[in-house]
Amino acid sequence: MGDGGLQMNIQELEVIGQYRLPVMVIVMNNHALGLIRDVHEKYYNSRYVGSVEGFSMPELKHLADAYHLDYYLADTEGSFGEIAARIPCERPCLVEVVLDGSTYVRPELLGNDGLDRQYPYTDK
Ligand SMILES: Cc1ncc(C[n+]2csc(CCOP(=O)(O)OP(=O)(O)O)c2C)c(N)n1
Ligand SMILES: [Mg+2]
Repeated sequence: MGDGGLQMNIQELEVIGQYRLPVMVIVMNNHALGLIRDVHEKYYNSRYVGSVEGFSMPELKHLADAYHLDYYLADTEGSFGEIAARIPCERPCLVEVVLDGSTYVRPELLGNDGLDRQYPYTDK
């Protein structure tokens, strides 16, 4: 999930920790509400109020500690696979994947398009 979305459902981390569920929570951290940033860029003259400017969240390592989840950091390109491969599957954990702040959310649903037609379009 994203770093913003995590904060909207953060109570679920307690359920995972409390029952020691074998769940790997992968957080794609782009330090932004990326989808909203896209909207701000496209329709609001790149005024990133609340999506980037002023957006803030706690350090994920501390969150993982507080909820009793193991913590792993993938902060270099390509490191996720190597890190994930050595995580013990039976233990609850949180993996932080650090993304570039300008990562775009793609593919994307535009206008009234159906789920089977997402941008960038592959047909003409
Ligand atoms: C409860 C709720 N509030 C607000 C929204 C609107 N919303 C859609 S995407 C988004 C940003 C999500 O940010 P993040 O989870 O960091 O994902 P990113 O787009 O950065 O990959 C928001 C706020 C929503 N979908 N649900
Ligand atoms: Mg985000």
